[in-house]
Amino acid sequence: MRQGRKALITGIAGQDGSYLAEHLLSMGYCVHGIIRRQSVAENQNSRVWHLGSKVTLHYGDLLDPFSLRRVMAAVLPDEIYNLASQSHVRISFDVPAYTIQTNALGVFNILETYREVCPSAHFYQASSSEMFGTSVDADGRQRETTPMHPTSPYGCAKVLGFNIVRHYRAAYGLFASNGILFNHESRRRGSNFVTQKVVKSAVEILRGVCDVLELGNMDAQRDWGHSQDYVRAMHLILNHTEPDDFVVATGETHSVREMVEYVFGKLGLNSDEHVRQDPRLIRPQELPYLCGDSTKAQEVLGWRPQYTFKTLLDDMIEGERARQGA
Ligand code: G4F
Repeated sequence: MRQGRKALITGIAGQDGSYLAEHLLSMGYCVHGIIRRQSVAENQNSRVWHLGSKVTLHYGDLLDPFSLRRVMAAVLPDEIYNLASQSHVRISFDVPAYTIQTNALGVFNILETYREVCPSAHFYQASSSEMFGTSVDADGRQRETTPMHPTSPYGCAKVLGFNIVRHYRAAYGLFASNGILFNHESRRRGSNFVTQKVVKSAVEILRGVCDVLELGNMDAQRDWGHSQDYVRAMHLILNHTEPDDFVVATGETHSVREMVEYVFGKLGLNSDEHVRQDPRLIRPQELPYLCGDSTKAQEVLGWRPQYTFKTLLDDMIEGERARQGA
């Protein structure tokens, strides 16, 4: 138990932030989170609404260093989890400057605030497998030592954030670590990411309220894990004896097409009758293949994923059927 330890989570209202908050609360942490103001107030905290007064929410923004300083000085956290970002790769081509500001300059803003206000805290940065881009080791895996050749504004910005964290660790002796997380999903995933888009549409097709699902690159391969497994890894990374960088992945890769066939098959539907490829959904540069090697996290931290590709999708299907009453 970590009774009384204080954690500050940026992006607490996101998929990972909400599961991480639950995980830390279960270990006795006092959990604070930063949320951004949105015009529809209900959307700001819908994923953490059920936690009520168990978490303390603060308004703030990675691009507003004053807000970061105010929150950090008020909370004086023992652990900081920087999960906030513009998290959608395709949308990063539409809003590249905003993505680079949030996902790179934003990391610098929070690191600098942390260095000034509470330098003895431990800091976790949500780095991403999107940083590897087209780079794959000879054995078909990506790991901590794999060179980074990103293929999107999102990936480029994440590489800068990753390197700033390593630089602050070396230059100022901070306990600042990167988790290089491969794709991770759940029933709380936003509906414009491919797994949730497929699950949601398949259940709508089952209910007869829609008939066609349009997708982009169905040959892309991803290493999909479950967010609940991955937030456990974040906590282990931050509580390791020394700051370091760790790949978190299942080591199994599947194409979008395989994922679609599994979801539709599970619902007794034939995907060939409903799914079309729409060239407008193809990205300006595609990232064709990701498959992670998490040996280091498994051996050093004792982390293991509990969900498989199929049990992850089963969980998402069950959640969506309950949501749609199907
Ligand atoms: O679900 P996606 O949008 O995830 P993507 O781009 O891999 O990014 C996710 O994982 C990263 C880790 O590698 C995170 F850093 C990032 O924040 C995010 O969580 O797309 C997965 C694949 C892509 O190859 C995409 O081209 O699915 C393909 N795809 C095909 N049709 C589609 C669609 N993706 C989306 N979102 N929508 C489609 O209609």
